[in-house]
Amino acid sequence: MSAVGTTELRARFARRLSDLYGTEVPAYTTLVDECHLVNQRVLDRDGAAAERFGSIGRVTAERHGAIRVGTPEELSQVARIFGALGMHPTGFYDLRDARPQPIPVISTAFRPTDPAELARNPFRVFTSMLVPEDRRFFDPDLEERLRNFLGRRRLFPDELLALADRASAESELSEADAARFLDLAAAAFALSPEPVDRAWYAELEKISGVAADIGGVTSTHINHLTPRVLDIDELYAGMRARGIAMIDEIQGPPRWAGPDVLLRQTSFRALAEPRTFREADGSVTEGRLRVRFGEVEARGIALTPRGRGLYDDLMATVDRRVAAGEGSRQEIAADVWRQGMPSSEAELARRGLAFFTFRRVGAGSGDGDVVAEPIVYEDFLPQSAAGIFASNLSDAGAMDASQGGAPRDIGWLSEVIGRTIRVPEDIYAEQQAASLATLGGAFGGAFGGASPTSDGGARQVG
Ligand code: OOG
Ligand code: NI
Repeated sequence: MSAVGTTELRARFARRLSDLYGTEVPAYTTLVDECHLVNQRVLDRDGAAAERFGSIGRVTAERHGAIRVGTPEELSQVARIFGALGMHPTGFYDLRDARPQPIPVISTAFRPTDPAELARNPFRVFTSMLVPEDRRFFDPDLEERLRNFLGRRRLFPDELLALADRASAESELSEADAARFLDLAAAAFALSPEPVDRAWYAELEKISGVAADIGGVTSTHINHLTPRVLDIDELYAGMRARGIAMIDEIQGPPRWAGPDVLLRQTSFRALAEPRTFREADGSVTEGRLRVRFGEVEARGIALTPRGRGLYDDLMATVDRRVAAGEGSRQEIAADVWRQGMPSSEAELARRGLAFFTFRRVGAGSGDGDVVAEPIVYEDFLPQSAAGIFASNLSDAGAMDASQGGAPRDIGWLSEVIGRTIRVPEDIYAEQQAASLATLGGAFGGAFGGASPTSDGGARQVG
């Protein structure tokens, strides 16, 4: 029998999760259908320009999942499973700083880092881990009970982890082993029918809905599975026209006439899903939980740390003016963007604000024109998408800011999972530098402002 390589395994896993999530959350299937319609319209409307940030084949297959775990050990196991699929931990995000609503987790994303692998299948999973040691959320007694609860559960069977390790070591599995691996892996992320301990879940939910979703149940599950769309404003309107309740806004940069940067996201509202509960008297009852939502995203150009600084400043200006009651967020943001964000890719490149690859076209002998192609942002903006969580959590939660928060950073997280977590901007900078190197000569200097040595990834983004 033929073997299944890493890329094919990842593509199959992405399809399996999509099938699973579609049966669990039927509105997701509606969302995917609407994305396909919108993408086809944009392709008809814009022609080749529609594929500037990725081929339609890639964009159609593109998904990111979000999962949540409780302990470093669980996160290490997740890293083994995704490692088998060629997905490596990239980026560090601290959602405890999220506004308007802090969430007691830190996160990374597992994704392919090689551009060729991203082009073949760009599947990624945003993965969050609870921080029970953070006193702003959990007192010592609750921390201990949480750790005991988490320590007793087992999210991933040994057989799955052994198959993952073999797939990583050999870069492939036999057809039969691949089928088994995919069955076990998909099952590990399915919603469990196991009854939820009502009192325990409710105690955690008072602090944070996400804490309850992680530490209040004995298994993990996909929280959302996000397709990519080429025109998110059209998608948003289309979903509403289908009668689906969407959150109030599209998060991230505004719609405007200039280049799309980073990431814009929105979602349909979390659905009340039937779950069984174990009550204090031991009886099992039917109830509902509202935790899973239907996110969708549109992607733009990756920004250099300098460009990200500008982005953050503009977003802060928007927030200030919205708070001052100067108008709707969309109007204010469009105005702030017109004044502060370069209106062309060429200007972004010239000022070293975004990442590009460069390629010579025309004359074969080395002096044709050089064209810049944008490097698409492959990562996340969970803090600016915090509006999505806030809109989807039924309870505001509670945090005591006077208490100390456990310090966490990318180095700490790398150490506890025993793998280097890469800084996204370093990856983009390397890609840009490699393309400049193939042009040779003095060319690199012309884009010094965006080169990895002067601009690469010293700054953490989240
Ligand atoms: C975190 C989700 C973060 C995104 O797209 O920014 C994320 C969570 O809900 O667990 O998926
Ligand atoms: Ni997401």
